[in-house]
Amino acid sequence: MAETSETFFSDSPVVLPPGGPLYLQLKRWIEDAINSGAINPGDALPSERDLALKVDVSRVTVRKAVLQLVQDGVLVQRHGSGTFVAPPAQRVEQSLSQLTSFTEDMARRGMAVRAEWLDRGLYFPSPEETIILGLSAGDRVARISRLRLTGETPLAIERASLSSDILAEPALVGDSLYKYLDRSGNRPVRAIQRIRAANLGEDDARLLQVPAGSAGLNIERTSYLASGRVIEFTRSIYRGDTYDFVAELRLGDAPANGAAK
Ligand code: 16G
Repeated sequence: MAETSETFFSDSPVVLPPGGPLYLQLKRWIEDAINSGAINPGDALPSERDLALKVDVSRVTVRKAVLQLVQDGVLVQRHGSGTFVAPPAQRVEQSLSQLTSFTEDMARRGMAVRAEWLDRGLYFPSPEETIILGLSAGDRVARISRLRLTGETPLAIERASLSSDILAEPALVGDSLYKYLDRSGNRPVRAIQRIRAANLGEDDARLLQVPAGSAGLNIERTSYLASGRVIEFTRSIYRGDTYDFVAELRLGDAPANGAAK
């Protein structure tokens, strides 16, 4: 166990913040210890039995508090080695002037990415998908929804819709949608992206392993082929604490050489 947490858990008297059920008091006590820096990312928690003895609560209470903190992304559990304070999320920058894919963005930083599939299949399109993708009556829409992670850290949830004549078999998309589109000659060349601040709802927060209500970014990307046809409409939710979108700005039509005095 790292020294700070060892000292904290062995030396500090336990004064649980009052109010609510015992497991929530214990949860808040651990959160306060993390927020005040008394225990740090990477520090190990004592075993369930030791913590129950120290705090003088039942092991069931400890288990409940720890489980919630794991679900909130505050603690991580590693099989066989114990429970640790979660590492701070690494921030990632995405340029707003390059039409890149998630996989390419991460590869450029040497970060390994993976996806957990939430859904993929062909559906009857919503009116919004019909309009944006320019679908005709009777057309189907291919939907793929993924949780995008680097290592164990979830960064974003992406829900993409494409016309079924572009993506007839959503199950064939491997690690990268853009790689798949590239292979079939349908890689987008232009996109419009709209970014909005949002507070994460419970379901999305659970997937992204952050507390419900945390700051997030809602992003809609509509991508086009060179022909002007819309190829992809993707709604993404990015964790606010992990992603920076960076735009390069250049002087526009203003007179050069400091002409304006
Ligand atoms: C990016 C795009 C998303 C696209 C995905 C393809 C944003 C906000 N979204 O994440 O629209 O579908 O890349 O990535 O940047 P992939 O090729 O790794 O599947």
